[in-house]
Amino acid sequence: MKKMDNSIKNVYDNVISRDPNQPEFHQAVEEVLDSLGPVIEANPEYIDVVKSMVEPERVIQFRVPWYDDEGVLNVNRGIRVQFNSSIGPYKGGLRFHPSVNLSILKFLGFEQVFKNSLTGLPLGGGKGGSDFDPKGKSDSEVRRFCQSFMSELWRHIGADLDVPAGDIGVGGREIGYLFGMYRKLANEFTGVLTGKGLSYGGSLIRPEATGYGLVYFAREMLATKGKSFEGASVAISGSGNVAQYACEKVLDLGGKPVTMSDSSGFIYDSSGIDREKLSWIKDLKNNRRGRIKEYAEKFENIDYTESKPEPNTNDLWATKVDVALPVDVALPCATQNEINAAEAQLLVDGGVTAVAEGANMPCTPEAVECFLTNGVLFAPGKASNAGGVATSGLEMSQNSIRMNWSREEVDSKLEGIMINIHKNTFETAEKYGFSGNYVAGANIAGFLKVAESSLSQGIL
Ligand code: NDP
Ligand code: 2IT
Repeated sequence: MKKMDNSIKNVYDNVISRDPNQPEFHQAVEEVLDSLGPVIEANPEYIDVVKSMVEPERVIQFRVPWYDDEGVLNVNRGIRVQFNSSIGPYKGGLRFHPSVNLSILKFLGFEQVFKNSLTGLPLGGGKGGSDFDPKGKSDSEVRRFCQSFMSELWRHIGADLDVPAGDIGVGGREIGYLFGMYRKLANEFTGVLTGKGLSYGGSLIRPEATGYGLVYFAREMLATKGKSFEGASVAISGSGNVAQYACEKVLDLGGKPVTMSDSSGFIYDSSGIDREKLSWIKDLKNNRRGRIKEYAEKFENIDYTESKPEPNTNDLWATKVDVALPVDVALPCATQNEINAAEAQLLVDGGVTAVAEGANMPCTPEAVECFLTNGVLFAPGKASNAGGVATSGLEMSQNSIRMNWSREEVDSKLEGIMINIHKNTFETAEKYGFSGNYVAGANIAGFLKVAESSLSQGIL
């Protein structure tokens, strides 16, 4: 808590005392409230919006029972946080991961409100998921789980009400099973989920969109310092949807990706992950559902380092001997709080120029502070990973008009949206006295649209 005035500080204190056991949610709220001082000073009436925005409009929690292949009953928990619908229907992904709880989904839903506002599209914010772990489950088990999950969720969502999509552990396979069950129960075919397969209403470029958008944003940010991806070495964490397509776009722009990871460990390939190796990784992760360790067995001269057992530690950023990673750009694309202050310092020591968040909140507040004080260009996820949800918005539009746009059309709209988000966050930071600080720029620019619409509608 740095520069909050008293009225904002009261809001933050209430958030903590109301839900003292939600650390990830507190972290996301504090980061936003820290930026809003000058906005409230200029528009004191906006404090009512701040007060209401930190409370989700609605939270739904439900039981998800399913039988595994041995005939044993498993009972997971499903949650949907419908955070804010003042500028459009709730929109945001579903996460299936054993760590999922209300704190994590509220942090993600809260971030989503600002991110979706930044896209310029009419999208409110929400998030959901389950503590179900798809790892090691058969296709039939995943299908049974998804059908059970949707057998409750379907009554709370709709194409004009709440439109879920993927996130960690939810990709094309899961969206397919979820969509099928929704269509059956609702007895209608609408764009109720995004990230759908192309044969049943999906949009071209949606799988690529988060990773591509991230690199478009980072490219714009680098350009402000006269730099580019050409010849830059790039550390990427994760090896899922966002990481794979970030890697692909870095290659398109002439950069050299050197790392990828999963929750078991990371690979460092000093010769660079080229297109052939990337397509092997896609097959490994998307079809064979294998571990990144196999990369080190398949290709020559690869360093593989196993993760530490503690949760939320990703050795990639510390490296095995605590020596700085010599990279120009870092793109954390795995999970929240994967880069702490010490790891940020290692990146700074290694000469990093830019860090852009592909994941949601992968850098701790201390890590962000370290980048900002050392003059590293830093893009917060709510701006730099907004390409995924923006393209989900484009999928919704295509579903509404019952048309499909070409790959080129969607990609060029995505690129235009990312360029706009960069411009808007950069200029807003400048205007409110946070020059060069994209965190403040994104928080303020995202807030203003929601604030205006909430006040006009009488808050509610
Ligand atoms: P995926 O499930 O496709 O991939 C996640 C990757 O991150 C996997 O390699 C996974 O390893 C790794 N990972 C997940 N949790 C941990 C952990 N606790 N420690 C170490 N590694 C971990 O998910 P996405 O690529 O879709 O999502 C990645 C991030 O990007 C998330 O923060 C998500 O919220 C964010 N995001 C996603 C968007 C999208 O469109 N999909 C849009 C915007 C943001 P393993 O397989 O071993 O678990
Ligand atoms: O965090 C995110 O923005 C996503 N997981 C994508 C959400 C969406 O609705 O496409």
